[in-house]
Amino acid sequence: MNLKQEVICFAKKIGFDRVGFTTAGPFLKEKEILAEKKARNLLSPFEETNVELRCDPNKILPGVRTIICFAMGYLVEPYEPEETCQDNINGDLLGKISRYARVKDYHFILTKKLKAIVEFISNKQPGTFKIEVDTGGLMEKAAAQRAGLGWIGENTCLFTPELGSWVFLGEILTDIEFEPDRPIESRCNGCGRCIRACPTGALMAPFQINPNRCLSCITQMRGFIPEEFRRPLGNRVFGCDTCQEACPHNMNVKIPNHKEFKPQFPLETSLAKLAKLNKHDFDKAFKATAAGWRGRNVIRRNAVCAIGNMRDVRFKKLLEELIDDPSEIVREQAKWSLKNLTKM
Ligand code: B12
Ligand code: SF4
Ligand code: SF4
Repeated sequence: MNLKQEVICFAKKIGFDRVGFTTAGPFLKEKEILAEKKARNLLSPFEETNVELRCDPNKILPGVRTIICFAMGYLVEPYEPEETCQDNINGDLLGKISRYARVKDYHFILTKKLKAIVEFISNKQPGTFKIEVDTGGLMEKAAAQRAGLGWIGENTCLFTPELGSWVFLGEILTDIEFEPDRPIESRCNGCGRCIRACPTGALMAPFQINPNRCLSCITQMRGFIPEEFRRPLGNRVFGCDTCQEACPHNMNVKIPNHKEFKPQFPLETSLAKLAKLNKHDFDKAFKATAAGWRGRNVIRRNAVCAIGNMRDVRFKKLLEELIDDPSEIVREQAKWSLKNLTKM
């Protein structure tokens, strides 16, 4: 077994579902796309703005020769499309927290595993290494595509053949040279279901997303939710899975059931409880997830917006109480929701 095969075996043993190797050459096509997006103000507030850095792996790790790409699936229960989920059980209004944010924060889980792989390689061959999971400069979907992990669909997500797009991505950049893998053929059939399903028109055209209209971004933003996105938010409390749920390649996928990704709370959670979430309960339920980073009041604000969208007059008293909440964003949202509740 050569080192590449050993790395693949070790990575699979510790829980990765797909591993691919690619060269460290610059991402030229992506550089043009990114520069245009930046010029049109179409970058999210959460991403690195240095286009040169993002598209040239050598600027991330000088002397890099290989990018090793990893994908780990996060579904733990049979996939249930949005339409079959209920928004009202036993009189309780339910809010939706997207699948990626219900599980233990993937940044920590993947980074820990990637560190173990770096150690595994270093023991066999010395080299320099740099780990990336989400927050670094590298364009992870573009790297994964080039390394043969999957294809990018029209909703801009990276799809794998067995697990669909329900995967997290992480990479190791290294100055060790490995034989690169080849990209695989795209199975996106251009059906446009993802684009039609998007509630805000964030998918402007095939493969083109305006992150500032994406509910995933909007549920994570600070401050007030812009008026035009309040109704489309529906009962989403954090993240949005809609364009992924619409894709035929995400149905009947393998459920990897990794123990690390045991959900911290159900897909749908009581909106009233979320709206009143105290610090203790927030820390207990959210702190360890990717939904925790923006703090308690952003979750509460979103839940209050969702209550307004449900237009259930039984929640009038709760909203009236929240008008005096210490948090400005919760107060403002409660006023809107109360108005929305009584407006028929
Ligand atoms: C910024 C960001 C966001 C932003 C913007 C999303 C985006 N698509 O760019 C927001 C906040 C909206 C977001 C949302 C989500 N994100 Co996010 N996000 C990122 C981040 C940090 C950068 C993404 C990026 O490089 N964008 C740059 C632009 C240029 O890429 P792009 O618009 O997607 O365009 C690509 C293609 O569509 C194509 N393209 C673009 N324009 C054009 C034009 C033409 C004509 C053609 C042919 C092609 C083409 O080329 C581009 C390069 O590959 C990555 C982590 C990372 N460091 O890479 C995670 C990452 C992409 N996110 C992730 C996740 C899980 C999500 C959500 C699913 C979370 C959720 N459930 O709410 C949603 C999915 C929304 C969606 N439909 O994409 C995962 C994706 C896993 C996967 N299987 O794809 C990543 C990789 C994090 C990780 N390490 O796992 N995210
Ligand atoms: S995640 Fe939701 S809002 Fe964002 S592009 Fe997909 S469907 Fe649209
Ligand atoms: S829904 Fe259709 S167009 Fe969208 S990513 Fe899936 S296969 Fe491609």
